[in-house]
Amino acid sequence: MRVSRYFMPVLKENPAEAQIVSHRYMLRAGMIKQQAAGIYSWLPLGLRVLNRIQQIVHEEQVRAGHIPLLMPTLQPADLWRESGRYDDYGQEMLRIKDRQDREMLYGPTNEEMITDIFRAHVGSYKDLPLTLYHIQWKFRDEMRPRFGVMRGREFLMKDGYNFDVDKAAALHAYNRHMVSYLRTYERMGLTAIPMRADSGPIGGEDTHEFLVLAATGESEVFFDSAVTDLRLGSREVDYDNREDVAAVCKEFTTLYARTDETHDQALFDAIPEERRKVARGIEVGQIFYFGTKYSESMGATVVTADGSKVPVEMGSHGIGVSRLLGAIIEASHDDKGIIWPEGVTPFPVGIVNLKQGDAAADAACEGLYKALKAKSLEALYDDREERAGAKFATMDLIGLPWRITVGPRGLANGVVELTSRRTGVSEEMAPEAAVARIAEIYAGI
Ligand code: 5CA
Repeated sequence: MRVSRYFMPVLKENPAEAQIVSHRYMLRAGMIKQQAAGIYSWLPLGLRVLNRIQQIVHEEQVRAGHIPLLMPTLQPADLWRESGRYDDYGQEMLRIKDRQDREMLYGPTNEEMITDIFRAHVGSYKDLPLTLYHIQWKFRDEMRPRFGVMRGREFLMKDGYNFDVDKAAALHAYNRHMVSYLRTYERMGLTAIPMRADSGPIGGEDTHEFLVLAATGESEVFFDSAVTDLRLGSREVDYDNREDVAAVCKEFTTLYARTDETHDQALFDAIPEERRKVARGIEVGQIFYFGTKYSESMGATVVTADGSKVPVEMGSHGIGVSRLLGAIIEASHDDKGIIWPEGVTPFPVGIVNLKQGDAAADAACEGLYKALKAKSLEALYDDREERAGAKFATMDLIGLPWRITVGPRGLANGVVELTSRRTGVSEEMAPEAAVARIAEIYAGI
């Protein structure tokens, strides 16, 4: 993409309404525009990151054996009357009437609708286990929408629902989600710690939230600092192997880590003092096991191997897809702007032409742009007639992890400069070497 032909309305001034760094940088980098309280348009740069995040979420869900579908944003109120949540949900639910005066709502979550799909089509234990998920917009009329996409009213969520024949199978599904989430967040460059939490309006007995530590986080968290060193890394986990999956979950949930809702001071005090941490965190996901809460009230049953009819065992599992942009920026930025991890960056590399109009510099930039494209790497090429300083400031603000700087002086020596946004370290090399290096960096991503 050439900057001269792109739509990236970068702001010079700090927007007054933004209280936290991620919101400020998302507005300044021209990623989002607010349309109403907690409701945003996704401008092209923001959309690219949102799409990258969705792609990673899809890949990791499919890897875990979960199946994508797509349910609507609007739902009939009657479904929610069956579960009893239509009245319980209160003012957070946006209620709408259609022209026939039928009561509808903009879905804040989809337990009822997925249970309706299940009961219409599945009746036997032979069709289980089954986990269906979608990535869809949600609406919750939050009392205090704030911090940009962090606490929106309209927001994008991945929500998945498992259906199992018994509790042991459902707990395996819960564990499978936990492991797939750990991998998902790590691919985004995040450390998200599973913490025992409270189940709130979703209900159920077992639930973990995934928290990214950040001073601006809305939740107070208590944990053993050793938990922050745990990594899934590149290990292969067989998602069908209950013991293996459970062992990973045990590794990640044995050390003390809880939100304020479930905090236990006595257990916390038992941790060696130097490892006792109280901090703040951003909740980027939550998994729930709630057994037959919805299947019983909505009549979703299966016939088991011995011929008896039982309500299906369920759980639901959510990732805050749009919130993740804010969380990643909170975790990865400096005073010049965003620093995208390679896994989610809107463009893998930026090209800055120091002297637009100089025949050699223009030709070298074009050459780099095409060579990268041939390797399926779409560079953001700043081809504007702008001062070098302004081009650097924009690149630093939008946070591409790598920048290739091209100027007549370097070219006279046959080199361009490759700079890491994270470390600020620059290296001179031949243009072909820069392309090869970028290709190598992104090969495993
Ligand atoms: N049905 C369950 C799981 S599928 C559910 O709705 N869970 S949830 O309420 O915990 O939401 C899942 C995730 O969505 C949260 O962990 C959070 O990351 C994100 N989320 C929730 N509310 C908002 C909001 N107002 N703005 C942005 N993201 C949100």
